[in-house]
Amino acid sequence: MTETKQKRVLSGIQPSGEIHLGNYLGAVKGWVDRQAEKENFFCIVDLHSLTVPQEPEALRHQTRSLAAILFAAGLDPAKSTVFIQSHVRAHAESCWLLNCVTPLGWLQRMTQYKDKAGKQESVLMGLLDYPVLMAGDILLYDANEVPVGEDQKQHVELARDIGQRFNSIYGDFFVIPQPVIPEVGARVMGLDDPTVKMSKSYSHIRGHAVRLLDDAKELERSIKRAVTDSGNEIRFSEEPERAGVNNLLGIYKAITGKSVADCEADFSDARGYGDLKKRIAEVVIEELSPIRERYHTLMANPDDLDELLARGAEQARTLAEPKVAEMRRLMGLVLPK
Ligand code: AQP
Repeated sequence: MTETKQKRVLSGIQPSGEIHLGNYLGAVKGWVDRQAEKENFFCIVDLHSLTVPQEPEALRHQTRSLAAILFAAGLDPAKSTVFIQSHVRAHAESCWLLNCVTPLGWLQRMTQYKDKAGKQESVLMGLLDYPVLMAGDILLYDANEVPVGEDQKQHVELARDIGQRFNSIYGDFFVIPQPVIPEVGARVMGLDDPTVKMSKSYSHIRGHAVRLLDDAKELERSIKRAVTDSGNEIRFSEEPERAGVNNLLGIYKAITGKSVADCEADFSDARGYGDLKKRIAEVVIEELSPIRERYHTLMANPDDLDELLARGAEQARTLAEPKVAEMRRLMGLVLPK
């Protein structure tokens, strides 16, 4: 088993649509804020995106665009290895090898599979296998920690189960990872329906998501349209009918890093929900505008972006390739001379 002095972190994000504030607050912001403390691997999981139908040109654009967003948001190549999953072949290979130790029943009970499969006319094999590919992503790097939003916790737990099963059959080989869920921003809800999580798959639906690349006017418009309730009380609440206001306050809390009491105090003089939305929009615009500007600079220099991604993939391969070769050996495959 690989010894690491510093904790190793791995997380991924799919280029399956327009990245939104939920992805940013539930995942990317935390990766950026904590990248100095750990050894980091962040992966744009393009193979995962293929588990639901994609338009090839759009997928290619979204993948490069997502890479630019990650760097623009502050991932620093000196502190974090950022790469595209399909550039490191060991990910697909480890998925096959892990398929051969994973019982089918474990995959059929995954909540995300049931949700997504229920919405498809024809379910692809890859959708069922999604968590095994994700287990490979994590286990290949002997990651100790996997920072994810609440929605991905079940998949990290499955990666632990798969790693433990492999270890019990072939010996102590994989580090068993821990999911790390942020205290705030773990679950940002849709602005049009605060009972469902904000999701890339719905980010094209008007009023659903706060899209990271929208300009200030559009950001303000989306937040002003957010569903609230018929009251006027601005406080955090678990009550389902107050989910809209709770979601807006949660966004404010995640961006400012303030306590519940301080957030509520900040709105004690607000004149109703209109005022609440106006101030939330200001905070969101202030957070996202510099990211958008850096993003456009990066996209205007495609060679620099490709160079950063090539370096990331090369660093990732130095860990992933020997690890998958050892998996093959342990499982009884003949290694080429
Ligand atoms: N609404 C959310 N609130 C907080 N965190 C979220 N994440 C996703 N949605 C929210 C976190 O973002 C990271 C990357 O997500 P992903 O690309 O792996 O896909 P996902 O979890 O399936 O996210 P989406 O936006 O709903 O995408 P689609 O529609 O493509 O499935 C993860 O850490 C996730 O927890």
